[in-house]
Amino acid sequence: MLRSKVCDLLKIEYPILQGGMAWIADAALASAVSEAGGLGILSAMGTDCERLRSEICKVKTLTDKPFGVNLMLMSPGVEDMAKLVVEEGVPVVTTGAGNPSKYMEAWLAAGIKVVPVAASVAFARLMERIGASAVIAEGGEAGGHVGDTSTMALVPQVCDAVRIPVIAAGGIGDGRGLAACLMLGASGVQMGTRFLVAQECGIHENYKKKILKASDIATLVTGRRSGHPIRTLKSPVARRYAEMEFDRSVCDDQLSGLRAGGLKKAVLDGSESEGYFMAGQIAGMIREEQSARDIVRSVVSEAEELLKRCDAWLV
Ligand code: TUI
Repeated sequence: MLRSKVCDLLKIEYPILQGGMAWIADAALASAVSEAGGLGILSAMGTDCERLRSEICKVKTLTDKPFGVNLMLMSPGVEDMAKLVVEEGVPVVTTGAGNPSKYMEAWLAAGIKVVPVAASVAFARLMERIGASAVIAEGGEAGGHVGDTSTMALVPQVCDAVRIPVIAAGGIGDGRGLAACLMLGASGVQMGTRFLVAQECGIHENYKKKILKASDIATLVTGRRSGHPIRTLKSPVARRYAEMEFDRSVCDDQLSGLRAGGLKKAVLDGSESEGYFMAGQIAGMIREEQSARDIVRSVVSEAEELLKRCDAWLV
C-alpha cells in the first residue's frame, strides 16, 4: 500500500493533493478529492470572504475528511481571507505566488498546517525556517503562475535543502509521475490539470474539451515581461499576448488589458476568443473525464504497480 509521511502529516489516505486552482477549485471538487482519500483544496481566488466561508461550510457538510484552502498571495482581499481560515478552523492552508511570512504566527497559533508553494530552494528553506509543515516544490511545467526551474531539477534540490516533507507539483498527471517524484525524494504530489477534467470539476465544457484535445506542445508561458508568467493553452489571445510582449513599442497597460479577466472568461463562459485556459504541460496526457475518486485511485494503483516492479532494473 502506498503511504508516506505526508499522509500522516495531513491525515489523508493517499499522498495526492489537488491544486487550489483559481476560479476553479470549489467545494464540489475539493470535497470529492478529500472523499477519495486525497487532499481537496478550495481556491480563495475569485471569491470574496462571504463566498469562501460558504464554500468552506459546504465542504464540511460534504466530507468529514481534511481539506485545505489555497491563498494566492497576490490576490485582492487576501488579508481578510487569512483571518477567515483561522475563524473557520481550516486544517491546511497552501499558499502561492508570494511570501506568507506575515500570516504565519496567527496560522500556527491556530494549529493550521501551512504548506507554501516554493519555486526555488532559497524560498523553500525560508518557508521551513518560518514554520511551514511541508513545502510544495512546483516546477515550471505547471499550469498558471509558474517559476523557471523544471520539476525534475527543482524537487531533488529542494529535498536536499529542507527536512520537512516535500510535495512535488508541475508536470505530474498519472501514476508514473507520482512514482517518479517519490524517486526524486518527494513524499507526495499535487496535481491540478488532471483534476480539471474530473466530473466534479465545474469548469465550462469548452475548457474540458480543450484539455482532452491538447497535445504535448499545447501550452505556452506568457507574461514573463510583466513578472507574472502564466502557463496556458495556446489560443489566439495567448499567442497575440506572446507576440505583443516581445514588441517594445507595446506598453504594459495594453498587455495587462489583454489578459485581464481571461481565466474567469475561460472557466465560466469557455470563451474561445477571450479565455485564458490555464493548464500544465501534462494536458496532452489526459484522455478522459473521470470522477475524482477514479483519478485518485488510478494514479495510486499505477504508482504502486510501478514501485513494486522497481527492482526489475537491478541485475
Ligand atoms: O500560484 C500558483 N499558480 C497560480 S495562481 C493563479 S491566479 C492568477 N490569475 C490571473 C493572473 C495571474 C494569476 C494561477 N496560477 N502557483 C503557485 C506558485 N507559487 N508558483 C510559483 C510560486 C511562487 C513564485 C515565487 C511562490 C513564491 C515565490 O516567491 C515569492 C518571494 O517573495 O520570493
